[in-house]
Amino acid sequence: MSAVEAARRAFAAAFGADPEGVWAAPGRVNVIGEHTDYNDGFVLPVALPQTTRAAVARRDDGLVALVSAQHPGDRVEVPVAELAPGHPGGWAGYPAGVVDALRDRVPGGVSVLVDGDVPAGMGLSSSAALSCSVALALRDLAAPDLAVADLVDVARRAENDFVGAPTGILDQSASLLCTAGHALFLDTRDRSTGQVPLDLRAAGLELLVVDTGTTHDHATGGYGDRRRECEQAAARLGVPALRDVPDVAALGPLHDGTPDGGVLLRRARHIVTENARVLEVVAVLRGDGGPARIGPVLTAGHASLRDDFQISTVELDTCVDTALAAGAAGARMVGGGFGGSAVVLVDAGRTEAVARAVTDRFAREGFAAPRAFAVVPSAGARRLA
Ligand code: GAF
Repeated sequence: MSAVEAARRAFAAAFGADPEGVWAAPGRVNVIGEHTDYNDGFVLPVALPQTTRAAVARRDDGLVALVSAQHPGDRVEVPVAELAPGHPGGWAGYPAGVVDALRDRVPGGVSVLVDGDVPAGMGLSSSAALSCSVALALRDLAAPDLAVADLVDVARRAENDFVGAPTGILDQSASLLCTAGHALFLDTRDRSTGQVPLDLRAAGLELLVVDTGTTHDHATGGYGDRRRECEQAAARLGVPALRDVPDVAALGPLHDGTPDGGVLLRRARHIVTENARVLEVVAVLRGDGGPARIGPVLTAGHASLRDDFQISTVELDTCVDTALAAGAAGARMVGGGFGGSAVVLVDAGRTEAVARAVTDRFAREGFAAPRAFAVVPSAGARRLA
């Protein structure tokens, strides 16, 4: 059965009627540009082939009714008028937050069935896939004056204000604006975008996502701490955002006299060097170099996230080190950090050997078995039916 048919049937089983349509939005993996998005910086994600599908129909009784194939038995019904941050919570907070952001457009309420295959908790943005699929559905059904780019903020508000996760706009932008065969070059300050060709197959390469089996949660923990530290560093330097720091030489005022320079210097140094890495990768991909040449830049990005931003884990470091030792062209952790996945850029002929090396090493270390799959840069959110 096709994904559309599965979503239609599940919707009909849950609500006793057909949906008005079915929409899909993908997860993402970021090629480079981690934690730069809330510092007004640059990012370069690709959309995954894996998507969340949303089957949606408007109602007239003022209720938001939410059902998820991934959470069977957990039907959520809340009057639109009673939507409030944290209510409902859990997975339902993402679609509910989108409805809340567009509540004037759907006063009669809405029924939503979601079904998806973006792995959750792997740092692949399953939450943005969920909120963006519903945002695009509500735009098409009830807010046609909104541009797709406007939905980035609708989905971000759902995540920031309703769910309470203080993220930037990387994930929502990737899910909504990526195109097949390309990475999305986004300037998160002025929102300008460029589509950068990324034909891995033609270059004889694969981009492997390796799930380390450790989870992360952006609503709690270190993500918010990093965001605050970046804001403090920018304030200390007297710039609107760390994007405005021209180079690492300008970070001198953050030095606190300790041998490593101090926490704020490290955080800011990651952002400054990471923005430069995004620009370097874009230049290489747009030039004659081709994707194989970006490997060392990705690996440098990992070192920066590990040593300066300090958001890697022993599993992610082990994955990266083992993949490189087995011949990968580059490797780094991806996403918010504190768990989740790494990406490994590898010659197509070495993919199996690299994946096996990581699996064997994880077994020797007593870690959970990693899961690996190859990513093809795929399409952004779209209406399926
Ligand atoms: C998470 C956040 F949601 C993004 O906004 C971004 O900051 C990312 O971590 C790190 O680059 O996915």
